[in-house]
Amino acid sequence: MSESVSPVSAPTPLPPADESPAVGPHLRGVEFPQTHPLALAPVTPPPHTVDGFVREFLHELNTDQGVALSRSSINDQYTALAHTVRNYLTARWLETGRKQRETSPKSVAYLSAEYLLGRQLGNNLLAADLNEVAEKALRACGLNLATLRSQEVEPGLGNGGLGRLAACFIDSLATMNVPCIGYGIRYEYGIFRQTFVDGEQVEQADSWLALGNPWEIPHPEAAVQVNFGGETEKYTDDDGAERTRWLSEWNVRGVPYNIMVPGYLNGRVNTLRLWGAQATQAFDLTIFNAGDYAQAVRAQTFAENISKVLYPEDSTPQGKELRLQQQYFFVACSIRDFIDGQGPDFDLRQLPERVIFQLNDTHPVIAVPELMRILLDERGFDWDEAWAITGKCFAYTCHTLLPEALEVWSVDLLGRLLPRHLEIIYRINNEFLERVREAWPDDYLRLGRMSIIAEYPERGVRMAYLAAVAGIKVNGVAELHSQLLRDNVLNDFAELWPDKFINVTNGVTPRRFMKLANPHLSDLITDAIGPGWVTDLERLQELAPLADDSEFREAFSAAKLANKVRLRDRLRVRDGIDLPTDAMLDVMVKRLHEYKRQTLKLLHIVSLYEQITSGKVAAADVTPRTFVFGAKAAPGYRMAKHIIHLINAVGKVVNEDPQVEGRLTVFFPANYNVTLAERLIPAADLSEQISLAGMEASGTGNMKFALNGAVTIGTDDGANVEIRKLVGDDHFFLFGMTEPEVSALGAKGYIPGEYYESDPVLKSTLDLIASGHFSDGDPRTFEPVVSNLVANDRFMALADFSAYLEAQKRVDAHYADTDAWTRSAILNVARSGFFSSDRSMRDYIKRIWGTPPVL
Ligand code: NBG
Repeated sequence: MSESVSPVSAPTPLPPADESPAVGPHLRGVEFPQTHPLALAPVTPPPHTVDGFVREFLHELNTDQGVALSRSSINDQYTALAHTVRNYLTARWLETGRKQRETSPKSVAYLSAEYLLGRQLGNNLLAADLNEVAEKALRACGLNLATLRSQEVEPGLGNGGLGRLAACFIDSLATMNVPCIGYGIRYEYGIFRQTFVDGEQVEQADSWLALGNPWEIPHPEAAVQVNFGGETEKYTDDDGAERTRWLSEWNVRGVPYNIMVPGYLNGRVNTLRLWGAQATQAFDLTIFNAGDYAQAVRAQTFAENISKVLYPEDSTPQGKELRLQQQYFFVACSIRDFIDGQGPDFDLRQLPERVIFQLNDTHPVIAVPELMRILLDERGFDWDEAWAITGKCFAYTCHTLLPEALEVWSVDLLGRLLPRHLEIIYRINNEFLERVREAWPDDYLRLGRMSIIAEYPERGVRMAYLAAVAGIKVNGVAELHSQLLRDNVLNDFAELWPDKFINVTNGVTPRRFMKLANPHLSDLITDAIGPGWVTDLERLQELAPLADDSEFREAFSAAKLANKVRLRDRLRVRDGIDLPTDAMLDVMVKRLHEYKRQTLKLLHIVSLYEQITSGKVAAADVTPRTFVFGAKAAPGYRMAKHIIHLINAVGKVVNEDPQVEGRLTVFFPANYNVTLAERLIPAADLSEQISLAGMEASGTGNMKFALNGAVTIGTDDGANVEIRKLVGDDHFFLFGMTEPEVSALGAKGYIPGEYYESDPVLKSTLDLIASGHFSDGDPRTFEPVVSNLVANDRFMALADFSAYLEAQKRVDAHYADTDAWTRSAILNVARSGFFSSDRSMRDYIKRIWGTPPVL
């Protein structure tokens, strides 16, 4: 990490005081000799009636919040409401747990450093079928459900697609009755809150827990100890075998916080268990009494920093010690938790029948040597036995192709923080390279290429390679991405183990992103084809014939308009923006990254503006469009921040210029998050998915838009490829180079300046930005963006510019024919059922996990 932290020395354990509360896993499963008959009866939820709900709600308000309704604050009311909903789900949760213990089925343990959950209340009401009851019950108390819903601060425990995918997956598994436990980190501060000051991004801490979190249940008594630092030591055990032990230097406690993950209307509730770090020793009383308060709590601060904040980056590694601590912290807690949960007599040789640990990207890969360490050092297995078990317990999902996003931990750091794990990694590597040598004798280059240990630029552990060696399967997240993984990034490994490399195309949950986010469209669909589509999304196909039904098209357009109005109302309150509802809504929302090419979108907008204001095109000939951006830039990513500034600057000028009034409007509401996505996506007409081909692993926003009836303009990248194949070329605006063309251009030598010089529209567009027109006449403000594009342009925006503009003209022509456009939009919905995360989960189960549902 940047500022060096001196490790805290191992606290000496204090003898337990007599009144120490009992802690630890031994408390689980105690048999009580005598018990009241009520305790033996199944736990029942409160009655599913308005009165039942009112009673439960008031009880929560009075006893838990300790206030009378007449004196309660809105946060009291929200908290009591959340607890009420929780109480309805608890019975099912306990029942799910009981069944699980009884049958011991194989479970999925999803290991993910991020879960971008979104608000919980609406989703849980939906899952428990409580919407109507809650609405009426609250109304009877003089309260409004919508108002209380807006009180919830979303848990932003993820950066973008990867974290949101994890949230969709656990929703699907619960809905499909598949045993799953999600493991992750309870960050005290999630993804930063984005604000704009003079158009520039300013980050604020996301104190999402400030008013409490009614959805989590902490279990401090079940805390797990996690060790760090120190050294290892060899010794001979009683049987004369040589063994190693880890003499760690310091430790922290991981406290589990349980969160319910309810299935949709099926009575199953799985668990998401997030770990919070706590100091093993709160503070040093002697130092405190001597008056050095800062020093007295140093150890505590140090320990608790581990789960303090989410790393605000998702596409480049942060070589930060704290991040490695976070990673090890949560996987060590999780593996220990899972193993302990199997009971004291469990034979670990059977672990692969009980669990598959799915590694969500490289962040949790340190779990592999951790399981080895437990088996070798704590449970006395020999190496081959331990590897036989470990090699069956993990599978790895890769979410990127950008080389800089594949984590490599410096050997130096890893050895300092986790010395025993480094030894184990070395041994795994030695045995693995032996295998490579057998397969390709004398191919020394290949040995170097495949080694888990990189030698340059410094010695480092390539976590993706470790995952590829240990995992039973390695999957990419869309067909093109998986193919590129196999053919390029992990090609040597795919040659060694061709069957290991598979594809599972991403998906999104229709519960949150259709049923909850888009009630207008959902009701229309249910009226047309019945309610079954919510858990069987391929049934949307039944809508296809209705694309030719003018009545249905009208109803569909009415739903779209209603969604625009809903969005306008939200943006008015949220951002003071007045969104036109009669223009094409053209939306680009995703993390800000150069490869995603927000600049290309911006160049399109500026080119339209330039052509109108210079008189080359009549304003009346331009299709009225409202462009909406939503994007956070990683705080340390300078170019991304320049681009945000430029988007805001262009928006300001365009929105105030009477020459383009009623034609072009540009909005960039700050702090795009799941809550805003739920309003924005259903209202969109056009979905912008314009990354450079071969760069976007999959995308999941693209799927959400298509399912909500937006038509896509996109490159042949990520899951766009599959969307286009399914919805058909007539209903998807494809443009730009293909991946092989991108590679060929790169190999030949890409010179962006040539495009600038030869395309007059591009030239005048860039010149206008360079002139200072959007920066009060100061050409220096956006010089870094312009010169980066003209001189470097790593993601080839200029090369795709003219194709993009041409495709946008096709969009305009199609949009002018309302019937044709609506038909395309409906067919996008009807043909995108494949992109349900339920289908992704079925693919994972069939191709990787082999975990049957438990009914
Ligand atoms: C992201 C990709 C997206 C993909 C999501 C989910 C990372 C490292 N990768 O294209 O950029 O949709 O993962 O798979 O966040």
